[in-house]
Amino acid sequence: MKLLILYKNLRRLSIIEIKFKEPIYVTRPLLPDVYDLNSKLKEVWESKWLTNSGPQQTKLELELKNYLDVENLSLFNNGTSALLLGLKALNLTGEVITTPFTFPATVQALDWNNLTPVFCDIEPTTLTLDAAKIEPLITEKTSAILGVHTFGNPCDVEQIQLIANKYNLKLIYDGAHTFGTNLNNKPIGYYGDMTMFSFHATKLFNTVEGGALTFRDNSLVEKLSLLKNFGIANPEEVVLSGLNAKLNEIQAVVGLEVLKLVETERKKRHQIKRAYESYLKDVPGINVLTKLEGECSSYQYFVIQIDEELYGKTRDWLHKKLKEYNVFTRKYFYPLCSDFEWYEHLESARKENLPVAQKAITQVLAMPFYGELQLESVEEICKVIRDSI
Ligand code: T4K
Repeated sequence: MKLLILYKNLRRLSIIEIKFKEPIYVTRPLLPDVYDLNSKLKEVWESKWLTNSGPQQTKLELELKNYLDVENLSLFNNGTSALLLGLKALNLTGEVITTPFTFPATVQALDWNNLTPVFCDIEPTTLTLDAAKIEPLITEKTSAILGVHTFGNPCDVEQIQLIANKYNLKLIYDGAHTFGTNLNNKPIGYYGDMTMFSFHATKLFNTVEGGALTFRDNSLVEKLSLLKNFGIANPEEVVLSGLNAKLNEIQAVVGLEVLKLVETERKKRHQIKRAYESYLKDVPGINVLTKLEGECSSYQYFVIQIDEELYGKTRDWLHKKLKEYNVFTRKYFYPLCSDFEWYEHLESARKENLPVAQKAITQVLAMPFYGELQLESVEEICKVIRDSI
């Protein structure tokens, strides 16, 4: 008995010894030097122009157009309102085919437009919309397809575009995770009618909160700027039912400073990704989901999938185990959107129609991934994963 207590105490002690002193989160925001930021903020203070299409916002819009290599870009106060108003600007009606494996914002943007999501299963390699399963879901009520470039893995954009063309559907992408990604030598915003980007604090590029739409149709420039400003055309005319969804001057200044740091951050994340991959490569049952590199990668998340049969432990077990070491991984995107109570009545939300997505939510784990994460910490985290088999 005494021996057992001694063993348990020793074990607890060794865990505490190697436990990280500071919590390690799934991500940390990319932050500019506070003194650099301060001097830029001073300009805003002196101008006394804080929001409603100020000069900093215009400057950021131009710089982002350039960085994302797109013709049209409109800034918003967050990615969700960007998507919500983007869908509205496209005059969609009825049903929209989308993925259940996403952050709630994707489908909530449909809800706010009185659009019914039709959930389509995902394909197992990228966990994005399965193009082969879209067509049977199209009805006369379908007005669009809304794909998500999940964890920065682009959808099968060419195949989905062919379907959209065939049935005359709008094609919108939630590109919240794909800042700066190129695909087939084209910027990700080139694909579809419209792409939403999120600039939340947890994103590679952030404006604290913020977002943008990039889009093909030039006529949407005016419409979107009206929609994000209550539909006010001039002090005496309100022409659309809009929202207050403007990015303010302080957010814009943060964005302008953060943008200068993005390339270096991408390089650091590239090293971290490489380190994870080398430490995890021989671990049975651990599959790296975000494999893309260089220009093709947004370096937004580093995500693994745990195959319980091969690894011998479940994803939830590993998630909990890492917490004991002060490492806070995330089970994105659990729960599945199709399992939300308010979609219970939808045929497409039935679990048996979404087998790949139902499995994915039990296997996926987003690992700590940000430039400041030390390579030694990556090694320690991977050691916990390896030693747990
Ligand atoms: N579509 C997709 C596919 C999305 O993933 C998202 C957002 C959207 C649409 C909507 O875009 P936005 O409207 O948000 O622009 C976070 C973000 O809040 C959310 O933007 C993001 N996706 C989602 C995947 O992640 P949570 O609930 O996981 O955030 P939270 O607060 O738990 O933060 C995660 C970790 O980040 C923390 O454990 C620590 C670290 N953190 C977080 C914040 C806010 C910091 O170190 N500092 C911070 O200020 O949703």
